[in-house]
Amino acid sequence: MLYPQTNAMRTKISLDGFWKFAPDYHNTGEEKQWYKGIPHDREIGVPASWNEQFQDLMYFFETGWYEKEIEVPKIVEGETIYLRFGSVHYLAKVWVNGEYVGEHEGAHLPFEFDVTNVIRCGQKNIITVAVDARLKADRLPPGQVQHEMIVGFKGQYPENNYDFFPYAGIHRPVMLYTVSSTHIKDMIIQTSTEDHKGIVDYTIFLNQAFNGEIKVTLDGEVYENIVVNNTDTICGQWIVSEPRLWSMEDPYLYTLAACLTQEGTTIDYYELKIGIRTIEIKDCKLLLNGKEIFLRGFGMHEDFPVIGKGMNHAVITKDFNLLKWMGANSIRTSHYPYSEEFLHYADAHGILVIGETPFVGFVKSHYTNPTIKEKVKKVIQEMITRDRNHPSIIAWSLANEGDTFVPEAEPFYKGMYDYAKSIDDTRPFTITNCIDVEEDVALQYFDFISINRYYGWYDQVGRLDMGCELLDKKLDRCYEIFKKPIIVTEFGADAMAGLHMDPAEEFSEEYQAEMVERQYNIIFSKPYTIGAHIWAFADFKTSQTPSRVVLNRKGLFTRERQPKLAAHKMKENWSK
Ligand code: BDP
Repeated sequence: MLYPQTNAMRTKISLDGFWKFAPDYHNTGEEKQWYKGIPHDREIGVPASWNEQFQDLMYFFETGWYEKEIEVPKIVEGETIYLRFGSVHYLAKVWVNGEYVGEHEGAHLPFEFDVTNVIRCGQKNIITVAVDARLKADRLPPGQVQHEMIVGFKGQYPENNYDFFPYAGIHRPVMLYTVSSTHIKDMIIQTSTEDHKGIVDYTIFLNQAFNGEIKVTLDGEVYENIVVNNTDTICGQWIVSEPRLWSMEDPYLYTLAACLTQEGTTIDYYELKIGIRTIEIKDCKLLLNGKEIFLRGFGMHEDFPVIGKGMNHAVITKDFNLLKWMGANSIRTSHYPYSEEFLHYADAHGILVIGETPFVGFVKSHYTNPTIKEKVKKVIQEMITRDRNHPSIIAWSLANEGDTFVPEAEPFYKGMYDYAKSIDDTRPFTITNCIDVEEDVALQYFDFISINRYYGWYDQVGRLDMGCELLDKKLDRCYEIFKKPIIVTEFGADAMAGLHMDPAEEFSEEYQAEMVERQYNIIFSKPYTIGAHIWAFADFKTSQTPSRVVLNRKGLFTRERQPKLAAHKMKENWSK
């Protein structure tokens, strides 16, 4: 799916800003035909979660109705018009001028509707969105799963089976964009290298068959100018003789542009930023452009005061600034696909990304549930088709800490791996494990091993020496079992900013600093490890539970992005 852009042939109109809002406490708004006009009692900011914008919405997890009036310029009349949402948490139903245009389930990926026939150009239009945010066991990630809750999450409020706050609302940009009736619908770019040459394989999909000329250029240089007859797909290969390979040090992005013309008239134009690079696992090493790399960085969250999980350019900028300041080179989009804007930034600034699905907190009953299996496929398909052209995405994580010790997990995760690999065979896949690897029935099917370990925190409480010793041993055992490269995708400790203790104890800045540095060094010292991601980048909000002081405090930065002692320590470590 292409990210909308404004150029000579395309217009995009932002619908971000203040929307009317009505909480639908009993989920009966549709019966009451609120799509003909919502009984709003306030205005609310978009994009952002609704929860922190009003006190009475903090724990509101029913349906929230949004409405926006927009005058669509007359000049776009005759164009095809799409209404696009970057992401809505969780299930969105959309009406334009009272007419139903469609719905989308799933909280972290974009969707769009062709609204050409319902939008009135040169007039005012009403866009209405019902956002159903109920926490349910068959939603991704899952709300309360009766009887099977992971121990630490039992009884937490709100009831979800994972460790982050289930923020709700219109989380990412909303826009109308126009294209001509025949237009470029999607592109797939795959890059490789051979004898110091860069190879760019591209496929361009049009929305319908086209007669005319398609011109493809790379950094302005014409590659192909082909006359097509009744064609909706073109493929080609570009050999770049002295490629500037995309890397962390030089994240160079080429501009691949496609232009459709008919009898000398331009019909559509689209520019895509691409990076030429290779990624592979070979002899237990992770290679970027053939060179060994070690992933040092973090698991993160999209989470910030007031906006919750809303996309915000300044927060993204700040986070990348801090990643660079620390000397981190990579992150995992724990525990769901992040915004497109985030990935554009990663491409442009050379931060490597493990893209993760929202499959967190899966238990036995999920593995045998046909509805879940279908939803899982849909999300994988949507995530990979959205993100496959990003050079920054070097690997996929298909799940976080599911119950992978039950026999039902084996066919489930194997099926997931095969399905995902059939869509993208250019990147390695993993799932992250938190149980004893000897009992894990799913990890064996993946290309590399990801483990989350809290030795010296949840286990060996307050005893770092013991925790470190165990980490060392368990890592070796893990390699012995799988003989595949390992990344520790989570390790860390909560620290309350400002709490200092000597000797270091749990929750002090000293304990966290000592733990992450010692454990990082152990992980880094192993010949079979390909990375160490500290949990977490910044403190983040969770459901209420006695083990969290409002936030999960494992951040090396506070929720407001101020460094704790561990951030300074690791900055020093990573600059060596
Ligand atoms: C891991 C989870 C992560 C939690 C973390 C923790 O993957 O979502 O936030 O533990 O307990 O198990 O801090």
